[in-house]
This record gives sequence, structure tokens and C-alpha cells, in this order.
Amino acid sequence: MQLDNKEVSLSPEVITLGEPMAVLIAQETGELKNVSHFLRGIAGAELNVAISLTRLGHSCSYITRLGKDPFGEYIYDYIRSTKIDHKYIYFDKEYNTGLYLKSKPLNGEDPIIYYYRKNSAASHLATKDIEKVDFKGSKILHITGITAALSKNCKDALYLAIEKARKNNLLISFDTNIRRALWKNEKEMKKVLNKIAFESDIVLPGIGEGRELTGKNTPEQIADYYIQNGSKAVIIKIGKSGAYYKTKEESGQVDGFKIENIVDTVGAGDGFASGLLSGILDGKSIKDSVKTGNAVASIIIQHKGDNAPLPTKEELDQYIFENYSKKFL
Ligand code: KDG
Repeated sequence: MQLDNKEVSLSPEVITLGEPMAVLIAQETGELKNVSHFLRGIAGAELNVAISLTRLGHSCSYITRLGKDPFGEYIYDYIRSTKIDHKYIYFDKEYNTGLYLKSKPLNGEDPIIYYYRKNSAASHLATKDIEKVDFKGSKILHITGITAALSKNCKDALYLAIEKARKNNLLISFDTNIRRALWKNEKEMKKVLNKIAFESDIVLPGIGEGRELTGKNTPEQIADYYIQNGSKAVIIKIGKSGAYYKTKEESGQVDGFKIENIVDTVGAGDGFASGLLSGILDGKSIKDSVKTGNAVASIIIQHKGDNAPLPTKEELDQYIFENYSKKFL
């Protein structure tokens, strides 16, 4: 995957925007209503990607709105402790920071999620916040379908970010990230997510999402659908089987890493996106970038937080070396 914008600059390599949340992770199994002990953590798909990219040594700017409340301040302090560029994070005095509860599942199942995010500070992100952002010199805009579902003004902010990214030659990476609870209806969801996908260079659906959004069945058919409509690369995440990729020039499947103990699958897609984008920024081939994505995703699902513990580039290289070679011994 070639980056058009190769000029060396002080601008962040990646720009992303979205809703950060505090997450309360159940420490006991069972229904959320019966859980009395939770562990606090940080969540938000695009923030997870920003955290991971900066751990991997890339520069990344994150645009959002936070409530002036304890969770908002917790998230802000955390972001300031990372290398994420936070100059486009705004505090909103009127609305609260979003929060969600996550159950403790048994046997690697997906956890139950419950959101407290309606009318949150981040759902008031607007075009005026994007107007202030300097896209010049950056290389990738990473966005997800979650932001489009939050509110009309978030959707407009996302469209403006896409427009500015295009004008400034950024590659647009789009994780469809279906969150059914946030959409009014299925028809609207498909229409909006496909419109954004057609405008994006890299489209990253899970296999189930791809089937739902395109009505096609196989990874290849899903990829063809998006490529015929304008995307340059489509990478379909297929769980334990890794990921399938297709561009106009090449296609293939990259095996997933073998994991003995899956603890929490939430955040795997963000880990994948960050590894993939890191590979592309480092000039790796699309196949090797997909492998890097699989590696970060496999690390995330062995831990309970949505974004911890994320590897540095050296740790990731070591992990890939040890775990990819192990498979073939
Ligand atoms: O992708 C992981 C996210 O699901 C999580 O961090 C919370 O952003 C989130 C969401 O909307 O589900």
C-alpha cells in the first residue's frame, strides 16, 4: 500500500476522531445487574487505535470532546500521559463523558456491553471542531462507523474530516465497527456505512459486518463490492482464521496467531487497525501489514482491557518472531 503523502513534516502521521469512554469491567461473571466489583479502564475505538499507534512509535492526533467530570478528567490525564497529540481535545461544560459496562464472559465469548453515552460530550463533536484541525502533512485519517452513529453533528464532522483528508492527500482508513445499539434502523446504518466505505481507501469490516453491509458472502465477494465502488484495499477480519486482504493488484489470506486463552475480544479490531496502519506507515507490504495487524489483535484479546497492554515496536517484533515461527515448528 503506497502512501501518496511522503513529505517529511512535523504534522502527526495519523489523525483520528471519535468518542472516548470510561469502561467499568466486571470482575465477576454473571449478569451485569448482579456484579458488585468493577475495574475502571479507558475505551473508545479510535482512542484505542491512537494509543496503540503511539506505543508503536507513530505520531497521532486525536480529536474529541470530553465532559468536565471525573471520567473526562481521568481520560484526559491518561491521554496526556501518552504521546497522543491532544491539542484538539475540547472540554464541554454542559454534557458528560460517556461510560460503558462490560461483563466478564466465560470461555472466550464476547462480553455483554451496556452503554451510558446518549447525549455525551463527544456526541456533540461538530464541524467547527474539525475546521480547526490542520490536515496538511499528515498521512492517514483513521475513522470508524461508531462516530457516524453517535449524532447528526458527529456524522457531519466525520464527512468534513473525510473532505479535508482528501484535499490534503491523506489515506483514509475506515473500520466499519457496527454498533447496532447506536443506530436508529438497519437501513440507515447500511446506507451511511457504505457511503463512508466508498469514500475510503482502506475498508476494514469483520466478516459478519461485511456480509451484512454488502449482502455478499465470501471475503472475496465483499472485497470486490467495495473495490468496485472506489476503495483501494479491503481487509476482512475473520476471527481465529486471521484476515483476508484484497487490492486491485493482489489478494490473499494471512493466518491469525494461535491463542491458548482468549480473555476479552473487545478492542481486537482496533488492535488490528493499529498494527495494519503501523505496517503501512513503515512501508511494509500489505501482506506484512495485515500480519502486524493480526499480531496486535492477538495480544489485545489475551487481556481484559480494551487497549492494554499494548506493545512497543520492539516488543511487537519479538512477539511476531516468537509466535509466528512457533506455528511452523
Ligand atoms: O472497539 C472497542 C470499542 O468497542 C470499545 O473500546 C468501546 O468504542 C467503543 C464502542 O463504541 O463500542
